[in-house]
Amino acid sequence: MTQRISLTRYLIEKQRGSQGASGQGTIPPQLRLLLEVVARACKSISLAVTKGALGGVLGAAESENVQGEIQKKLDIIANEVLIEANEWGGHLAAMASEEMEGIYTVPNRYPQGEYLLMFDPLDGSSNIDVNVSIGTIFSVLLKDPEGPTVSEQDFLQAGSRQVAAGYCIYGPQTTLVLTVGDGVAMFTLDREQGSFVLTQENVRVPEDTQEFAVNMSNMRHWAPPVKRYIDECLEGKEGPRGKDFNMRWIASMVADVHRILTRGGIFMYPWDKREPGKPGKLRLMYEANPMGWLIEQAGGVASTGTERILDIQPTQLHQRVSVVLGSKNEVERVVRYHAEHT
Ligand code: AHM
Ligand code: MG
Repeated sequence: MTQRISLTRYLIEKQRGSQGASGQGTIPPQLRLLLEVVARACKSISLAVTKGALGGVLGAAESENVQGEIQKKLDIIANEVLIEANEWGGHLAAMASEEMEGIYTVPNRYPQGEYLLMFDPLDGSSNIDVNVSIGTIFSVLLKDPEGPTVSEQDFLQAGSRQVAAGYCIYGPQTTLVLTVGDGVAMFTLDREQGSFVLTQENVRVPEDTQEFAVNMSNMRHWAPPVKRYIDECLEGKEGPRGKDFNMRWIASMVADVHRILTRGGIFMYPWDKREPGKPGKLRLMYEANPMGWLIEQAGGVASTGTERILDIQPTQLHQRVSVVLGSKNEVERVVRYHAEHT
């Protein structure tokens, strides 16, 4: 029987480096600890999600988050699980979340580490109550070692400076997908053993695809290059693309991105003209950056339509961004249509 590699072993081997005990590791011990803790928190969230109505966790809470969205009970539970799991280990300086307005600094009673953790504790909230896949997205940065105390400013780093990123999807299986900058690996939760087991390494997104993911009900609000791209897909074999396209839209970015990492595709939540001040719906720091890095690490492309997502210098913790990501040749086509339009 082939040996099963647990997430713990995978991370320890990454820490040691490919040369064994004497080699230079790809991740320092504190980052390994952090990722183990995030994975443990995801296991708890997965359990709560699985219980559903039996656990009394469905439905709305009586509160709104910073973006004015009604919080679901599970949004709040997942946020608390991640904070409680991560605050005492000594590996973090602070955390930030879709569900909290400001940053959460590690309390004084615990040692402070050098990492910053950002997360969307439960992405795809509209799917919670209808038993469709949802997930936790996370992104890890390093704090400026010179800064005496940690502030929101420390978080405002471009996505290209992430040191780890990933998501955990709660679907028919619970799967943790991770990058530390040397490819993408997937770990499936073995519920009997209680551990994540490596089930795929060196994940690659096919360069071409015939599948797009976009919320078509927003079509009338899109910019002309996005409209042109989708119109051409819809024309199928008879149109300029000369092939038929299929469409999927799960309304859970984790599930849509997971499908793209698995079999290719293009995902778009582009800029639209509904809310002029907002460049898109999705959040840069804890949705677009980690997903964008995973896609790039798997050979895909992540763009706003006009620039690489990972190059954006953030100015706000909760800033929004236009997102076009997935199979290289399709995303590059959308970027080209934007360039041709200006
Ligand atoms: P959320 O973080 O509040 O759950 O919102 C993000 C989600 C994404 O997962 C998904 O791609 C998108 O919102 C779906 O939006 P829409 O309902 O407009 O199609
Ligand atoms: Mg989200």
